[in-house]
Amino acid sequence: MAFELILTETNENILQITLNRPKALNALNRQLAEEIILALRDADKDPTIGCIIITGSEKAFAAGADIKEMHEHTFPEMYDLDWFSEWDQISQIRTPIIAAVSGYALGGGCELALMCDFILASETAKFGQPEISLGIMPGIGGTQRLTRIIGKSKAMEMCLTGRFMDAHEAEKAGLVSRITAPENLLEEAKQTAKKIATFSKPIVQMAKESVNRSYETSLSEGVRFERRLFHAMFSTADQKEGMSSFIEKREAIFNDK
Ligand code: DAK
Repeated sequence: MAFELILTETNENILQITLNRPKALNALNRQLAEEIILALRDADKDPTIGCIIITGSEKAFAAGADIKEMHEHTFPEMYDLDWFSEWDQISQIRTPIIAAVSGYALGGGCELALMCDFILASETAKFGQPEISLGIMPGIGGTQRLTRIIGKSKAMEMCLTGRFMDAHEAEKAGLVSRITAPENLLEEAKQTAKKIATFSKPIVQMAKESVNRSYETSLSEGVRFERRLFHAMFSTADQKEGMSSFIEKREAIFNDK
């Protein structure tokens, strides 16, 4: 399918999805949301893709859900359309997803970044859940994922006041993994994605699943889950290759088996 609101570019085994609605600061209308999800699902089915980067422009990763598109909707319409429920599919994607964020990541834009596996931010990044000023509240995980990541006090303040968090505060709070200069953001994201894609795909996916499990289960269940996956890895050729390469002092060549 030809996309209109995103640009996709595959380089070696990395897919880059660039949100491309510059006049609306990448506000997430339904078409943009559908295109992102379709691109993610296609990439996830493609065995040659080892990592995905989602990014926006220098001014905006995404300034939120499209206020102009949704403002006239009634409750029955929102309910009938099950507005934005398709975003749940992002958490089913097994391929690692890096959010490379410059500029505004607000409302649904912040929530999209939170649905990725980790966030690399440029010094210009601003995160916020300003929905309260529109007479609504976050609706695609902002009150939930943000709270789990940065804790109640900061999440509550952001959701209740709409205050933006800059890149440095976001890094200190654990929302972003690293900050780069704006001009280096994409290169850093690509290098990081490339590194991930050199490893065994099934092992990477199991590690992602295990980290994500920590948000959904008790510590003892999570540790048990982790241990079982760890044991299962000894049935893969890539575990044999990885450990043999260390012993033989050579680079590992993983075959995703
Ligand atoms: N929606 C639609 N258009 C937007 C937009 C948005 N979220 N953000 C910006 N734009 C448009 C502006 O209207 C403007 O268009 P024109 O007037 O030129 O036609 C253009 O982008 C440039 O914006 P500005 O002129 O405002 O640019 P500035 O640099 O002055 O300001 C800004 C940048 C990001 C501070 C400002 O644009 C802003 O405050 N934007 C709104 C941010 C916001 O409130 N975001 C949260 C949106 S609500 C749901 C779950 C969740 C959600 C919805 C449903 N369900 C479960 C049902 C999510 C809700 C949200 O995300």
